[in-house]
Amino acid sequence: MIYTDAAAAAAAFREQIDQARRILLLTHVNPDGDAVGSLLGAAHALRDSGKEPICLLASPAPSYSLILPGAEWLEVYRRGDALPAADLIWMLDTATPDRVGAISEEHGPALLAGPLLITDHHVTNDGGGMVNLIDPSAASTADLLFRLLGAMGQPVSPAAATCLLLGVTTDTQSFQTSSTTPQTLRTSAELLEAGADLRAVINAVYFSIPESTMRLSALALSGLRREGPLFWVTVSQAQLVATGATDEATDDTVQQLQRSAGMRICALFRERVDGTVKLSLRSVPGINVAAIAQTWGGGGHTQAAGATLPMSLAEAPDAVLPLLRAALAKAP
Ligand SMILES: [Mn+2]
Repeated sequence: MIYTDAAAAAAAFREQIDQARRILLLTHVNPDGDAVGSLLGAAHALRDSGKEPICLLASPAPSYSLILPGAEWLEVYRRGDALPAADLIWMLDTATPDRVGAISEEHGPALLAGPLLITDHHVTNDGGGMVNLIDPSAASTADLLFRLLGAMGQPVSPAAATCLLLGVTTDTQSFQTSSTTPQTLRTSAELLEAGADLRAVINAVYFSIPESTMRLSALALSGLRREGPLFWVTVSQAQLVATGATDEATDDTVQQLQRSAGMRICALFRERVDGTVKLSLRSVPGINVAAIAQTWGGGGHTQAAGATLPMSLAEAPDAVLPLLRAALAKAP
Protein backbone atom coordinates (compact mmCIF):
# COMPACT_ATOMS: atom_id res chain seq x y z
CA MET A 1 0.00 0.00 0.00
CA ILE A 2 1.32 3.45 -0.91
CA TYR A 3 0.17 6.45 1.11
CA THR A 4 1.04 10.07 0.40
CA ASP A 5 -0.62 11.41 3.54
CA ALA A 6 0.79 10.82 7.03
CA ALA A 7 -2.63 10.70 8.72
CA ALA A 8 -3.91 8.11 6.23
CA ALA A 9 -0.77 5.95 6.69
CA ALA A 10 -0.72 6.03 10.50
CA ALA A 11 -2.93 2.99 11.23
CA ALA A 12 -1.03 0.73 8.83
CA PHE A 13 2.35 1.80 10.30
CA ARG A 14 1.00 1.34 13.85
CA GLU A 15 -0.21 -2.16 13.04
CA GLN A 16 3.15 -3.31 11.64
CA ILE A 17 5.15 -1.73 14.48
CA ASP A 18 2.84 -3.16 17.17
CA GLN A 19 3.44 -6.67 15.82
CA ALA A 20 7.25 -6.30 15.86
CA ARG A 21 9.84 -6.22 18.64
CA ARG A 22 13.23 -5.90 16.89
CA ILE A 23 13.04 -3.30 14.12
CA LEU A 24 15.93 -2.70 11.71
CA LEU A 25 16.22 0.95 10.63
CA LEU A 26 18.02 1.63 7.34
CA THR A 27 18.77 4.69 5.23
CA HIS A 28 20.77 5.63 2.14
CA VAL A 29 24.52 5.28 1.66
CA ASN A 30 26.59 8.42 2.42
CA PRO A 31 23.84 9.53 4.80
CA ASP A 32 23.08 13.23 5.14
CA GLY A 33 21.48 15.07 8.05
CA ASP A 34 17.96 14.09 7.03
CA ALA A 35 18.93 10.42 6.78
CA VAL A 36 20.60 10.29 10.20
CA GLY A 37 18.09 12.62 11.87
CA SER A 38 15.16 10.54 10.61
CA LEU A 39 16.83 7.26 11.56
CA LEU A 40 17.55 8.43 15.12
CA GLY A 41 14.18 10.16 15.44
CA ALA A 42 12.48 6.86 14.59
CA ALA A 43 14.81 4.98 16.94
CA HIS A 44 13.89 7.25 19.88
CA ALA A 45 10.17 6.87 19.17
CA LEU A 46 10.46 3.08 18.92
CA ARG A 47 12.49 2.78 22.13
CA ASP A 48 10.03 5.04 23.93
CA SER A 49 7.30 2.56 22.99
CA GLY A 50 9.25 -0.45 24.23
CA LYS A 51 10.69 -1.66 20.92
CA GLU A 52 14.27 -2.63 20.09
CA PRO A 53 15.41 -0.56 17.10
CA ILE A 54 18.71 -1.35 15.37
CA CYS A 55 20.27 1.62 13.51
CA LEU A 56 22.47 0.30 10.70
CA LEU A 57 24.25 2.66 8.30
CA ALA A 58 25.89 1.62 5.02
CA SER A 59 28.59 4.28 5.53
CA PRO A 60 29.59 6.60 8.39
CA ALA A 61 27.35 9.44 9.53
CA PRO A 62 28.49 13.04 8.88
CA SER A 63 30.41 14.43 11.84
CA TYR A 64 27.85 17.17 12.58
CA SER A 65 25.19 14.53 13.18
CA LEU A 66 27.22 12.83 15.92
CA ILE A 67 26.03 15.44 18.45
CA LEU A 68 22.53 13.96 18.22
CA PRO A 69 21.16 12.13 21.25
CA GLY A 70 21.34 8.41 20.43
CA ALA A 71 24.25 8.78 17.96
CA GLU A 72 25.97 6.02 19.96
CA TRP A 73 23.32 3.59 18.62
CA LEU A 74 24.54 4.08 15.04
CA GLU A 75 26.33 1.02 13.70
CA VAL A 76 28.21 1.08 10.39
CA TYR A 77 27.90 -2.03 8.21
CA ARG A 78 31.08 -3.70 6.98
CA ARG A 79 31.15 -5.89 3.88
CA GLY A 80 30.56 -9.52 4.82
CA ASP A 81 28.55 -8.67 7.95
CA ALA A 82 25.34 -10.59 8.60
CA LEU A 83 22.08 -8.69 8.35
CA PRO A 84 20.85 -8.20 11.95
CA ALA A 85 17.84 -10.37 12.74
CA ALA A 86 14.67 -8.29 12.90
CA ASP A 87 10.89 -8.71 12.79
CA LEU A 88 10.46 -5.61 10.65
CA ILE A 89 12.60 -3.32 8.46
CA TRP A 90 11.91 0.42 8.22
CA MET A 91 13.69 2.26 5.41
CA LEU A 92 13.84 6.06 5.70
CA ASP A 93 14.82 8.80 3.22
CA THR A 94 15.88 6.16 0.68
CA ALA A 95 14.57 6.40 -2.88
CA THR A 96 15.21 2.75 -3.79
CA PRO A 97 16.40 -0.31 -1.82
CA ASP A 98 19.64 -0.40 -3.85
CA ARG A 99 20.54 3.00 -2.32
CA VAL A 100 21.31 1.15 0.93
CA GLY A 101 24.83 0.59 -0.44
CA ALA A 102 26.72 -2.57 0.47
CA ILE A 103 23.83 -3.71 2.69
CA SER A 104 21.53 -3.98 -0.32
CA GLU A 105 24.32 -5.40 -2.53
CA GLU A 106 24.94 -8.24 -0.10
CA HIS A 107 21.44 -8.72 1.39
CA GLY A 108 19.09 -7.34 -1.27
CA PRO A 109 16.58 -10.25 -1.32
CA ALA A 110 16.51 -10.39 2.51
CA LEU A 111 15.56 -6.70 2.69
CA LEU A 112 12.45 -7.40 0.66
CA ALA A 113 11.64 -10.83 2.12
CA GLY A 114 9.91 -9.69 5.32
CA PRO A 115 7.61 -6.83 6.22
CA LEU A 116 9.12 -3.54 5.04
CA LEU A 117 8.04 -0.01 5.94
CA ILE A 118 9.13 2.92 3.77
CA THR A 119 8.96 6.61 4.72
CA ASP A 120 10.44 8.95 2.13
CA HIS A 121 10.10 12.20 0.19
CA HIS A 122 11.99 11.36 -3.02
CA VAL A 123 9.80 11.75 -6.09
CA THR A 124 11.50 8.71 -7.67
CA ASN A 125 10.51 6.31 -4.85
CA ASP A 126 8.32 3.59 -6.36
CA GLY A 127 7.04 2.33 -2.99
CA GLY A 128 8.30 -1.24 -2.93
CA GLY A 129 7.56 -1.78 0.78
CA MET A 130 4.61 -3.48 2.41
CA VAL A 131 3.48 -0.11 3.79
CA ASN A 132 4.82 3.05 2.16
CA LEU A 133 4.45 6.70 3.08
CA ILE A 134 5.91 8.74 0.22
CA ASP A 135 5.23 12.45 0.02
CA PRO A 136 7.45 14.27 -2.50
CA SER A 137 6.03 17.60 -1.32
CA ALA A 138 7.65 17.12 2.10
CA ALA A 139 10.85 19.16 2.33
CA SER A 140 12.50 16.42 4.38
CA THR A 141 11.82 12.87 5.51
CA ALA A 142 12.20 14.11 9.09
CA ASP A 143 9.25 16.48 8.55
CA LEU A 144 7.13 13.65 7.12
CA LEU A 145 8.17 11.27 9.90
CA PHE A 146 7.25 13.82 12.57
CA ARG A 147 3.76 14.12 11.12
CA LEU A 148 3.48 10.31 10.88
CA LEU A 149 4.48 9.85 14.53
CA GLY A 150 1.93 12.47 15.54
CA ALA A 151 -0.80 10.76 13.55
CA MET A 152 0.17 7.44 15.17
CA GLY A 153 -0.34 8.99 18.60
CA GLN A 154 3.35 8.47 19.34
CA PRO A 155 4.78 11.07 21.76
CA VAL A 156 7.94 12.78 20.45
CA SER A 157 10.51 13.28 23.21
CA PRO A 158 12.89 16.27 23.28
CA ALA A 159 15.68 13.92 22.11
CA ALA A 160 13.63 12.69 19.15
CA ALA A 161 12.64 16.27 18.33
CA THR A 162 16.30 17.36 18.22
CA CYS A 163 17.11 14.55 15.76
CA LEU A 164 14.17 15.45 13.52
CA LEU A 165 14.97 19.17 13.62
CA LEU A 166 18.48 18.45 12.34
CA GLY A 167 16.90 16.60 9.40
CA VAL A 168 14.49 19.44 8.67
CA THR A 169 17.14 22.16 8.80
CA THR A 170 19.83 20.37 6.78
CA ASP A 171 17.56 19.16 3.96
CA THR A 172 16.24 22.70 3.46
CA GLN A 173 19.71 24.27 3.86
CA SER A 174 18.22 26.19 6.75
CA PHE A 175 14.90 26.95 5.01
CA GLN A 176 16.56 28.26 1.83
CA THR A 177 15.52 25.58 -0.70
CA SER A 178 12.47 25.94 -2.93
CA SER A 179 10.99 22.90 -1.16
CA THR A 180 10.51 24.99 2.01
CA THR A 181 6.78 25.54 2.65
CA PRO A 182 4.57 26.82 5.46
CA GLN A 183 4.32 23.15 6.52
CA THR A 184 8.10 22.99 6.95
CA LEU A 185 7.99 25.93 9.32
CA ARG A 186 4.94 24.57 11.17
CA THR A 187 6.77 21.28 11.74
CA SER A 188 9.84 23.19 12.94
CA ALA A 189 7.70 25.19 15.38
CA GLU A 190 6.14 21.99 16.73
CA LEU A 191 9.58 20.39 17.09
CA LEU A 192 10.71 23.35 19.18
CA GLU A 193 7.55 23.03 21.29
CA ALA A 194 8.41 19.33 21.72
CA GLY A 195 11.74 20.39 23.23
CA ALA A 196 14.17 20.21 20.30
CA ASP A 197 17.58 21.71 21.10
CA LEU A 198 17.84 24.27 18.27
CA ARG A 199 21.08 25.74 19.63
CA ALA A 200 22.86 22.36 19.56
CA VAL A 201 21.70 21.70 15.99
CA ILE A 202 22.70 25.14 14.73
CA ASN A 203 26.11 24.96 16.42
CA ALA A 204 26.84 21.52 14.98
CA VAL A 205 25.64 22.22 11.44
CA TYR A 206 26.58 25.86 10.84
CA PHE A 207 29.23 26.87 13.39
CA SER A 208 31.63 23.93 13.38
CA ILE A 209 33.77 24.46 10.28
CA PRO A 210 37.21 22.96 10.96
CA GLU A 211 40.13 25.40 10.89
CA SER A 212 41.72 23.36 8.07
CA THR A 213 38.61 23.90 5.95
CA MET A 214 38.67 27.65 6.61
CA ARG A 215 42.33 27.82 5.56
CA LEU A 216 41.71 25.77 2.42
CA SER A 217 38.75 27.95 1.38
CA ALA A 218 40.88 31.06 1.93
CA LEU A 219 43.69 29.66 -0.23
CA ALA A 220 41.32 28.49 -2.95
CA LEU A 221 39.27 31.69 -3.04
CA SER A 222 42.40 33.85 -3.21
CA GLY A 223 42.84 32.33 -6.67
CA LEU A 224 39.23 33.03 -7.72
CA ARG A 225 38.81 33.54 -11.46
CA ARG A 226 35.82 35.27 -13.03
CA GLU A 227 34.41 35.96 -16.49
CA GLY A 228 31.15 37.83 -15.94
CA PRO A 229 28.65 35.29 -14.52
CA LEU A 230 31.20 32.43 -14.63
CA PHE A 231 33.29 31.84 -11.48
CA TRP A 232 35.89 29.12 -10.94
CA VAL A 233 38.68 28.03 -8.61
CA THR A 234 41.23 25.26 -8.58
CA VAL A 235 42.43 23.31 -5.53
CA SER A 236 45.72 21.43 -5.77
CA GLN A 237 46.92 18.48 -3.73
CA ALA A 238 49.66 20.79 -2.43
CA GLN A 239 46.99 23.14 -1.02
CA LEU A 240 45.12 20.23 0.57
CA VAL A 241 48.33 18.95 2.17
CA ALA A 242 49.44 22.41 3.30
CA THR A 243 46.16 23.09 5.11
CA GLY A 244 45.52 19.53 6.29
CA ALA A 245 42.01 19.80 4.84
CA THR A 246 39.96 16.76 3.88
CA ASP A 247 38.50 16.32 0.39
CA GLU A 248 35.07 17.32 1.72
CA ALA A 249 36.48 20.71 2.72
CA THR A 250 35.99 21.92 -0.85
CA ASP A 251 32.20 21.62 -0.37
CA ASP A 252 32.56 24.70 1.77
CA THR A 253 34.47 26.54 -0.95
CA VAL A 254 31.77 25.66 -3.48
CA GLN A 255 29.12 27.06 -1.14
CA GLN A 256 31.06 30.34 -0.97
CA LEU A 257 31.20 30.50 -4.78
CA GLN A 258 27.46 29.84 -4.99
CA ARG A 259 26.75 32.82 -2.79
CA SER A 260 28.64 35.28 -5.02
CA ALA A 261 26.59 38.16 -6.43
CA GLY A 262 26.30 37.82 -10.21
CA MET A 263 27.21 34.11 -10.28
CA ARG A 264 25.28 31.99 -12.80
CA ILE A 265 27.68 29.04 -13.15
CA CYS A 266 30.55 28.19 -10.83
CA ALA A 267 33.10 25.41 -11.01
CA LEU A 268 35.60 23.97 -8.58
CA PHE A 269 38.44 21.80 -9.86
CA ARG A 270 40.03 19.64 -7.16
CA GLU A 271 43.18 17.66 -7.90
CA ARG A 272 42.90 14.09 -6.64
CA VAL A 273 45.69 11.94 -5.23
CA ASP A 274 45.75 9.85 -8.44
CA GLY A 275 46.33 12.98 -10.57
CA THR A 276 42.80 13.16 -11.98
CA VAL A 277 40.45 16.06 -11.18
CA LYS A 278 37.14 16.16 -9.33
CA LEU A 279 34.88 18.72 -10.99
CA SER A 280 32.03 20.31 -9.00
CA LEU A 281 29.51 22.50 -10.84
CA ARG A 282 26.71 24.72 -9.55
CA SER A 283 24.27 26.90 -11.49
CA VAL A 284 21.21 29.06 -11.17
CA PRO A 285 17.82 27.75 -12.41
CA GLY A 286 17.63 27.62 -16.20
CA ILE A 287 21.17 26.26 -16.63
CA ASN A 288 21.56 22.47 -16.51
CA VAL A 289 25.03 21.57 -15.23
CA ALA A 290 24.13 17.86 -14.87
CA ALA A 291 24.13 17.64 -18.68
CA ILE A 292 27.66 19.13 -18.73
CA ALA A 293 28.89 16.71 -16.05
CA GLN A 294 27.60 13.81 -18.16
CA THR A 295 30.25 14.68 -20.78
CA TRP A 296 32.72 12.88 -18.49
CA GLY A 297 30.33 10.25 -17.13
CA GLY A 298 29.29 12.33 -14.13
CA GLY A 299 25.85 13.55 -13.15
CA GLY A 300 23.76 14.88 -10.31
CA HIS A 301 21.03 17.49 -10.22
CA THR A 302 20.36 20.24 -12.75
CA GLN A 303 21.77 22.90 -10.39
CA ALA A 304 24.46 20.80 -8.67
CA ALA A 305 26.53 18.18 -10.47
CA GLY A 306 29.98 16.66 -10.57
CA ALA A 307 32.33 14.44 -12.56
CA THR A 308 35.82 12.97 -12.47
CA LEU A 309 38.01 14.37 -15.24
CA PRO A 310 40.75 12.06 -16.59
CA MET A 311 43.31 14.86 -16.95
CA SER A 312 45.66 17.05 -14.91
CA LEU A 313 44.63 20.09 -12.91
CA ALA A 314 46.51 22.28 -15.40
CA GLU A 315 44.46 20.92 -18.31
CA ALA A 316 41.02 20.72 -16.67
CA PRO A 317 39.81 24.35 -16.89
CA ASP A 318 40.62 24.55 -20.62
CA ALA A 319 38.58 21.39 -21.18
CA VAL A 320 35.54 22.46 -19.15
CA LEU A 321 35.26 26.25 -19.46
CA PRO A 322 34.24 26.24 -23.16
CA LEU A 323 31.19 24.10 -22.27
CA LEU A 324 30.27 26.43 -19.42
CA ARG A 325 30.60 29.50 -21.68
CA ALA A 326 28.39 27.77 -24.28
CA ALA A 327 25.76 26.94 -21.64
CA LEU A 328 25.73 30.57 -20.52
CA ALA A 329 25.47 31.81 -24.11
CA LYS A 330 22.32 29.81 -24.80
CA ALA A 331 20.75 30.29 -21.35
CA PRO A 332 17.62 32.46 -21.18
MN1 LIG B 1 15.94 13.81 2.59
